Amino acid sequence: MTDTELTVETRAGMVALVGFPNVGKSSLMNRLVEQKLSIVTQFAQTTRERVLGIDSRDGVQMVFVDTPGLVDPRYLLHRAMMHIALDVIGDSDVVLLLIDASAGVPEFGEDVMELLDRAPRLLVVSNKVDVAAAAQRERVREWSRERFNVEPIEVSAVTGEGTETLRAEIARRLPVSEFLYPEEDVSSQPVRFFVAELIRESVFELYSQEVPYSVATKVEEFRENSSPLYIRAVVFVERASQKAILVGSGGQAIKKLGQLSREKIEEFVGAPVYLDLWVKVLPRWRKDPVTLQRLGFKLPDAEQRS
Ligand SMILES: Nc1nc2c(ncn2[C@@H]2O[C@H](COP(=O)(O)OP(=O)(O)OP(=O)(O)O)[C@@H](O)[C@H]2O)c(=O)[nH]1
Ligand SMILES: [Mg+2]
Repeated sequence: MTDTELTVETRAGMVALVGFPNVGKSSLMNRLVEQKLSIVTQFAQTTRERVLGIDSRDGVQMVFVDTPGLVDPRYLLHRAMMHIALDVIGDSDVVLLLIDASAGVPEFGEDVMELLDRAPRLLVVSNKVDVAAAAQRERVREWSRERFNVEPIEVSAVTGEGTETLRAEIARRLPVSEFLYPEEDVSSQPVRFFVAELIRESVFELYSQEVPYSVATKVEEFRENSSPLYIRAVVFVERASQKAILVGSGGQAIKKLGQLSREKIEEFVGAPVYLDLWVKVLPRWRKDPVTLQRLGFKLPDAEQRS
């Protein structure tokens, strides 16, 4: 390293996005990294794993970690999701606690509050201010002062309002550090992960509410050197009846799913894609530790099985 390089001071760190389901965590991360990385739907509990998005500019590298919403666990899958979100809070340099200002203030359980209270640099972010009434915004301010003794930063992930202020507030709180990832990286997760997520997002858009929650997706083959890119992916469901719904009469539904997914994937990878889509029944995958682990979920220690 030369002397001049040593004098350049950079900042870098992990920035967690946490909060209730559906408050706009994934939308805000996409806005901050200026790229659609994490999937967004109008339904709660869309994000199931941590999703990394990296933004490097002006000597500051923010490694955003989008997380599953903090839910009351009903399935083992939910406990795994909770575990992921809580883990991320503990690991981050800055925690963004997102509130949907248009929906009112959340009531967190004791374990969550304890972790949030311990987070050294917590910012309360009041999102969706584009659709929140003045009284609702004020309510979030009061709550934020009462609970965390901070003024919330008001933003809209949809219009972009307030996000540059938020960026500056995050930057001030990041430690002086070399960049953690190469400057041009946008994520550390493989393209396969994002491809599987885009298929899952399409499932949310095309099927009615119950089905998407029973769906998991996985890319099983990705031939980078073929043109068009060849991708074989599996959509897992829990029951044969769900498989029938996904496929639809005469295969009409799955054809639509394949088309919509392929369009999204092509936009993401910037190249033509041949998507080979399969549907398989994986009974009770949301409740079974072995299956969940095989699908890539990290379970709380007490629930791991080999
Ligand atoms: N009007 C408005 N809608 C928003 C804003 N941010 C997010 N939304 C909408 O809120 C819904 C949920 O957004 P997501 O980004 O998926 O929320 P999330 O917190 O990641 O949700 P989970 O992954 O399910 O926990 C979507 O329909 C978004 O378009 C905002 O600032 N304004
Ligand atoms: Mg999300």
